[in-house]
Amino acid sequence: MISPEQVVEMLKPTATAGPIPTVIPTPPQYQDSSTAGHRTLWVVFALMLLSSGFFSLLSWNVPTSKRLFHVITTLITIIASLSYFAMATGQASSFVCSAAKDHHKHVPDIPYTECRQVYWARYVDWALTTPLLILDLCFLAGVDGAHTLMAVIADVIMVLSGMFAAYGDNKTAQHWGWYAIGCVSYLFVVWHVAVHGTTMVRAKGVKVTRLFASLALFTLAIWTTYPVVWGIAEGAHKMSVDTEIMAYAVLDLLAKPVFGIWLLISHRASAETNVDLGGWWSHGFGSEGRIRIGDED
Ligand code: RET
Repeated sequence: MISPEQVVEMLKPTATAGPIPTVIPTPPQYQDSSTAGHRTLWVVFALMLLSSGFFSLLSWNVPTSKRLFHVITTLITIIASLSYFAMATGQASSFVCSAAKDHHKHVPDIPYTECRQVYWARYVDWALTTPLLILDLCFLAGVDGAHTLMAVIADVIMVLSGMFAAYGDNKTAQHWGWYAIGCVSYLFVVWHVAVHGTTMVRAKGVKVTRLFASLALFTLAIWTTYPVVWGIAEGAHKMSVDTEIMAYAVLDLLAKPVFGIWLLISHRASAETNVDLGGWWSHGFGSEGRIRIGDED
């Protein structure tokens, strides 16, 4: 028989019974831009716009036949202004989420989702402007059409690979696989523009050869820093989105306005840098025999 005391004892809460265990999922962690990043985007937008105005002024009074570098260089900064405007106003980015783990020594690793802001406007900008920068260098060195076309295509593949890598799953080959494809494409660009260009430019004399050598070296140093920033920021997520914005801002300003000023001022000072694209560039097709008033050529 069970005594009433025993019943009371049985109904008492035991030491092991506690609150019902709950599983609290770790909320996703967001890596996105803040005020510092937005301000930087606005400043670069303004500088790109100013450079576009300055490059247009430089082409004033230059006959159409000698305006090739002006046109290409101005287009580069105009496209960059549009891309920076989109980013500064909060457009043209999306979040890429991936699985991550918090590592602990004495307790099991805690899984969580990490979402990072990726600005796709950059890739649209680079896909349009890097081929134009390549055209500037190829025209300056007198690189033939075949090598120029190969360089442009390799360059577009490089930029698209970077975009696929940024949007790829970082736990699979999508992320670093595409990055590797982008790096190989970049080597092709360097081969066609820098290596082949250095041979071709010799035919244009010492002045152009020196200018091309310095511009190509400057470009090589800056362009090579892009995949390094990408690897640390979008690749390994070891750099904040604001720092990434600032790093790309410095690189973009060097690669576009500074490169453009250097090229256009040197071009103005030396007639050997002129490029003859034939009649189509200045007069269009089928214009033979037309009398042109006020055209220097
Ligand atoms: C990516 C990632 C994939 C591998 C490589 C890259 C290189 C990018 C470069 C960008 C240059 C941009 C310029 C912009 C001017 O405003 C796409 C980052 C190699 C070289 C010059």
